[in-house]
Amino acid sequence: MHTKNYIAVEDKYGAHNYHPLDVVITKAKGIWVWDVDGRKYLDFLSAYSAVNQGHCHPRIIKALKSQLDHVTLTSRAFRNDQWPMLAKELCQMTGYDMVLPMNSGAEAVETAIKTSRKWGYQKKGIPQDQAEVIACENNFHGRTIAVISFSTEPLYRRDFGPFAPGFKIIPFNDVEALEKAITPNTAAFLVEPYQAEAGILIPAEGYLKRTKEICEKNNVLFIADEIQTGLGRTGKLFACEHEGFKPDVAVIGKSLGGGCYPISAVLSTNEILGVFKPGEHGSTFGGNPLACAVAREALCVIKDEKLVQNAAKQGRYFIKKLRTIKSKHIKDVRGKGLLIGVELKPEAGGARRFCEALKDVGLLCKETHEQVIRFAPPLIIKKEELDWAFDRIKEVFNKLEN
Ligand code: IF1
Repeated sequence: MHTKNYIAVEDKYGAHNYHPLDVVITKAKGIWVWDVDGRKYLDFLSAYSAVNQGHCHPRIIKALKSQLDHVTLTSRAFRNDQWPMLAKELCQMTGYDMVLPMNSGAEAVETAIKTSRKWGYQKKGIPQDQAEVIACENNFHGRTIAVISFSTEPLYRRDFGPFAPGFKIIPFNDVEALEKAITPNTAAFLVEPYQAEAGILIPAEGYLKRTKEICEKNNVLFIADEIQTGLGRTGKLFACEHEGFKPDVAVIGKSLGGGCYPISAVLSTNEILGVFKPGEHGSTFGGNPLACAVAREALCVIKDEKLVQNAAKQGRYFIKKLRTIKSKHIKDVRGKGLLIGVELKPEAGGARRFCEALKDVGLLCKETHEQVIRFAPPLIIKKEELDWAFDRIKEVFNKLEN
């Protein structure tokens, strides 16, 4: 079967909740993927940062295969020998006291919200059912009902109501707005350090640090959604490190599973995550030994291959290089580490046609909203490979100049 046959089958039998580029991938290794017609592409999206370690990393695949021969699932009714080790290694790597494992990012965000509410009632003394969580405009934290309840994107909400109460929306990158929105019932401020889906928005320097200070002053938990920005993507292990502080609660996912297996986690202190008592929260697959074995190796690869440092170095190099492209279509080039956005002018005809043209020359990336092309290659990428990508990007901007 060829590309168009697979697309026809997918369109007939698969729900149409996506609009993917028309490339049908059948094989992947490192930064490269191959389609069913034998064409080779550089993956410049990394499954939205879930493949930071590169596709099918030999060490991660080996850990996965080896765990398959031991035990894959016990549920948390029993203990297994992988979860304790992952919990310990994650804490040692991140400096947190405690971890709660889940499967998807959205579930971990929900877990963080539940944590903050329980903390709010038990430790802060918020009256029952009055807890508020503050989130930002244009956020992306997932697709569950609770999470879309505080989305501001009509596409993610339309016809999905009624929504969950208890959320307040403030503008992103606005310190005063946070100060004003906090009440005695505020349990937490939930924020993506850099808003990826919103168009790779990097807030003003000092914003994160100052909002953290405001949270501290008001006894409000600062929850960082580091699902996309975390584990090295922006050139630090966590994006909040760019401003030199540690969130009260950090949520991670995506590349924690090394691109092989879904796993997410909430990291915090004993005081905060300690609010959970047996039976109050959980998940059949959360903390399963297969996920944990994969995550342990995924973390080792990030450390051993110095992916955080590489993201910082290559990101600096590539953003600078992208800024040399002279095109009437480009409005802005911005990013941090290897989380990069090229914003086009409204008259450029949309980012989608650029992504399609890039695909035709062997580079896979994805538009976010109408006007931003997102570049987020695996963090293992080398300078020469970025140069290869750059030549294609330049070629496409030349071709679409008029
Ligand atoms: C889709 C976007 C990216 C996330 C942050 C939580 C989650 C995500 C900061 C939820 C997930 C993914 C989900 C995927 C597309 C993708 C995405 F364009 F939609 F916004 F990456 F930018 N917090 N992001 O980025 O994690 O439950 O999916 O594991 O939903 O289409 P999840």
